[in-house]
Amino acid sequence: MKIFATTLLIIVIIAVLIAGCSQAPQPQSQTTVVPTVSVESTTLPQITVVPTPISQASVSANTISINNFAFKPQTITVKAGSIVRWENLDPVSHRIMFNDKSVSGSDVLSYSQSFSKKFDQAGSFPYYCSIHPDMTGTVIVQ
Ligand SMILES: [Cu+2]
Repeated sequence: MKIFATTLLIIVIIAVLIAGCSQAPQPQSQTTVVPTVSVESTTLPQITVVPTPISQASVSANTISINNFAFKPQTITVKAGSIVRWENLDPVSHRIMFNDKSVSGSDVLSYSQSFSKKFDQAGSFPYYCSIHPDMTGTVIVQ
């Protein structure tokens, strides 16, 4: 009877040890999978960020930014047939109006809105903001 009880106890201990050992490696294998996934996801956005500044540089050639109640650059020189673009970066609305009333200006431009105009004839085209007349600029067409 005594031998049978000890054998049963040993079997129970072995069973507990096997169960304990078989559970332990599972969390280890799970944690090694997670870092390999996060490394791949951090590599992808770095590649997509690179082309953005290049395309912006080519677009902004004839662009005048309206920033802090000023046209930048205040005077722009372009070749006849060029398109000049104004982009409002102020949280305030602006409206481009030419000193020569026969030259059509823009509608009211709120934040992030832009206005594009093609200049076919050579000459000097001074303009201002009809909402803030102190804001002035000139487009020189050659
Ligand atoms: Cu204005």
